[in-house]
Amino acid sequence: MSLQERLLSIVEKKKSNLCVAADFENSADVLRIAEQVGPHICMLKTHADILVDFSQEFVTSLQDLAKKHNFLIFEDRKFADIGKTVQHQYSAGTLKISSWADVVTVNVLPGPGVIQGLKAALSEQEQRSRGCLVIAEMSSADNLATADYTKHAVEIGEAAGDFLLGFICQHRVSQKPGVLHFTPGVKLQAGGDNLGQCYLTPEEIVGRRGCDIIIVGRGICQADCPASTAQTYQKVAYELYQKRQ
Ligand code: S5P
Repeated sequence: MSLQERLLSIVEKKKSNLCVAADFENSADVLRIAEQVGPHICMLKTHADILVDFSQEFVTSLQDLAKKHNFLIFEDRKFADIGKTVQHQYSAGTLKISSWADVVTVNVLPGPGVIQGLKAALSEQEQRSRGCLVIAEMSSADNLATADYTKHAVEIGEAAGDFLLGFICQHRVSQKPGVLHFTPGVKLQAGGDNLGQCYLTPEEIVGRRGCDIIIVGRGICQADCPASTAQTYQKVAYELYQKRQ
């Protein structure tokens, strides 16, 4: 089963096109949220470089939770260097991301070599079970992803074959069959934060703009009850997703 098929089967089985962004400094908080929201998500997104106590034990516990609740692990590393550097950043260092993350994000500003660098870190077998999301658009105010940049990013992503799981975007950007659209900057109420983040609603993102997977961080992680809030996002987003199928 390809990674795309794996994700889509989770989406269908769990009736969830929700990815929760667990942006915490302590691994215990990431694991706590993963346990709370696990039944309601198709993916859990991490920023492992935020953690003050990253460890192999954390990775093992996260993988156990991913198995228990059936979700993919998505490390939002946003690789953005020459291929050779990215190859090492992906597989080596203290994080050894390629050993535990099913999915990673990549900025294609350096050109196609950045994706070749990711692939070079993996065996052929590993390449079939891992994938990347190319950042085509961002949710932050005044970002530099112009329509022209987005067009080229989509071309580079589409050329990556099965290693491309989809795009991080604010609209549907690719017509290629099987390519998925992942959108951060989502809250039940539109708005923003004080550092440029812009939020749109699931109705806008999934209903009107045709994106597939919503990525929600603070809207769920800072709620009084993350589990029931995740369930609300799950229900709203999946109904909108299903209406489109
Ligand atoms: O354009 C983007 C791309 C990403 S991956 N805008 C984003 O906000 N993200 C990530 O999504 C960001 O790094 C964070 O982890 C998450 C949004 O978190 P929230 O708390 O604002 O929902």
